[in-house]
Amino acid sequence: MTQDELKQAVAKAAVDYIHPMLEEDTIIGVGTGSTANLFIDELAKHKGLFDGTVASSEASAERLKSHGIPVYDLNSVDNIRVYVDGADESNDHLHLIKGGGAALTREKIVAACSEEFVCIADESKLVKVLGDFPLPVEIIPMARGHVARELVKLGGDPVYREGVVTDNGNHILDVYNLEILDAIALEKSIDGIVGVVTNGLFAKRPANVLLLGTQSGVKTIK
Ligand code: ABF
Repeated sequence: MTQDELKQAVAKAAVDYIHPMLEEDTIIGVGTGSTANLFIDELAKHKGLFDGTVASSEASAERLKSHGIPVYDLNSVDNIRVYVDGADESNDHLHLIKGGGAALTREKIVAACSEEFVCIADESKLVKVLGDFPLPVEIIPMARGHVARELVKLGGDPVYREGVVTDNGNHILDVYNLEILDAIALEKSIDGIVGVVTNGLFAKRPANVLLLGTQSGVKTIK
């Protein structure tokens, strides 16, 4: 199977996984990226069975609306039953690196508000040690130099993502050459740098379930 076919398989598996949760008042959190897009397209086949969604990006909101699926503002919903999103890397603890698509802040907020976080990914995303994928950090633009210097002190090599402005009007530094052995500690340390909005480590609040597309089928890792 190609990588796209593996992503398609996990998108379908995610809809099967959440299907028992779909009731008339169910709100689903929906992530961002190519795997999440395939999930949106699968979810659309069941759009009458649940209330609506909260999206982690403007792009996903547009795709959901194009299918006729309601998209709510996060502040207007009480509870998100489940959040489904992709990742750039996951380790065995379901600690993730996210943010390759620059939507990390809204993704982390929606994840924090959700009862359950289902991560969907093809097998290339599962790693022993996080950090081969450069860690995205969303920053307040005027703090770029300060945050970059602090990230160097933590052992990384930050690179400004040219030309990218997040949905929140901020910038991204991608941090290379981190070997992330304690993801929770590093997530906290980077959060503590003044000028950082969010970092792409999802370890304090990891995924609850990883649906991993492999050549031998979709594996459920908890
Ligand atoms: C988002 O999409 C991210 O946080 C991650 O950066 C990315 C994964 O993209 P894809 O599914 O296209 O590989 O969920």
